[in-house]
Amino acid sequence: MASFNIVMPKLGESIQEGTITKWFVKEGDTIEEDDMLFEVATDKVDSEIPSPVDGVITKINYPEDSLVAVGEVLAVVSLDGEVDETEQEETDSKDEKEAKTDEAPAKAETTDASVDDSRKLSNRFYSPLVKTIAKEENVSFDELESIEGSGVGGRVQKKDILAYLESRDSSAAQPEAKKESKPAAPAAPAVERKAAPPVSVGANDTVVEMDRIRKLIADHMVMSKQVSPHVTSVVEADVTDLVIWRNKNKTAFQERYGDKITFMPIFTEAVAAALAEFPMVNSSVDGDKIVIKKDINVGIAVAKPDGNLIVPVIKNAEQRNLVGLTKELNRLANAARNNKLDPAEIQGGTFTITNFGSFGNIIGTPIINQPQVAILATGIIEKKPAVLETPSGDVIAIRHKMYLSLSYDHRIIDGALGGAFLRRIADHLEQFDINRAI
Ligand code: CO6
Repeated sequence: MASFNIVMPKLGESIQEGTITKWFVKEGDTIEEDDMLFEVATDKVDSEIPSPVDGVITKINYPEDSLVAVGEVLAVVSLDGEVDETEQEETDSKDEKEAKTDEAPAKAETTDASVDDSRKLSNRFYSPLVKTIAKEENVSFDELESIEGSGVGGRVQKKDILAYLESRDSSAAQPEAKKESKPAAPAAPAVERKAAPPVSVGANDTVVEMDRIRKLIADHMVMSKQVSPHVTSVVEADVTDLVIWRNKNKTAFQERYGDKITFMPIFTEAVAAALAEFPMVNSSVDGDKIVIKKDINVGIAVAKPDGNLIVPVIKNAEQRNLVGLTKELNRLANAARNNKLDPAEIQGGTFTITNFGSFGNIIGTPIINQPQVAILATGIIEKKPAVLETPSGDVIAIRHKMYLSLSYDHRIIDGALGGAFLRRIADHLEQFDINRAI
């Protein structure tokens, strides 16, 4: 029988595994090239994977919700439509042997009662694979909580728990005396995570299960707060000229370029210019080193209709003009709202903007999108009475004003740098040329 193996695809540079969230086919189905086979979810993005061949699905190795490493065989397609019984038996017995490693976890969503019960007290999400390994190897909940995860948001991956087990086993094999001199603390977390207090659920309460993306966002937020001490500075900017310019040119801009211009591209332009002037803010912390990024890639927080949040990235923002920024922002925001972003489009960000003004909010203290070191929140632009100094004395005038707030990583950015950078963004916005040509 000529057969073809469908493997877990590599969906991005840093992606090592994916969860099969949905199979669109079952064993015995006849498929054609480009028929949708399955949906895979990674730490970064969800994708639907089409078949590269015609044939019959003879074997599906992993059920839905399995977390599978890149390159693993997910399914076998018979290219001539025949099922080889011998091969099928061999595969089955091989699967049984391997049940302790890759296959078993998928079958064990509700495996370890102690881990599952304890998870209610935990801020961390454990995949079925990790939970199964924990159960089979008698890893207690406290031990599991102490393992430092290398996945996104500090998530414990298969390799982390296996490394922990290896280290624990070798430590257990040491003679008693040696153990005393070197206590077994194989994977002590760099930052200890606190268990959340138990929550009582009353008869009138509603319990909603978080979806996968919500759990990832939650993990990422906890991790960010633990990894970097945040501080927030706020400035007020008089953006009257840019508001007048935008309102005057809104229709003409859309007619000429086919895209609507809002304030976000103008904010992004000011941020990109300020980042070019303050490279330390366009950086990441790697242990005791600061990695200053050459590219200025600005992430934009986009609220999705399902209530979740995603941050597509405008790459090389400082090299784009206002038309380019507008088009890219609108394209990415639309793709984000329709789940059409490619993994590459949410990677590589070096700074993030979140527009609190979308909700009519005036100020916010956003959480840094790791491994970046700063994030800007833009409040709503409002008309306000303001004192203006004129050659003939002070006057009160109606001006368009907004608050800009910058949360930054105090490990490497002090108030002087954070404040100067933030003020620079405000200066760029305040100095917007009201006569600028579109
Ligand atoms: N001031 C005044 N008017 C505004 C502002 C502000 N800040 N922001 C938007 N608008 C106006 C905008 O100009 C549009 O008006 P018209 O052009 O006159 O029609 C209108 O509001 C709607 O704008 P829209 O949201 O459609 O487009 P915009 O380009 O401004 O924003 C977006 C694009 C993708 C940022 C936005 O659609 C969005 O998703 N915003 C939500 C971002 C978000 O969820 N932030 C919070 C994330 S949670 O970060 C977080 C740290 C935690 C708290």
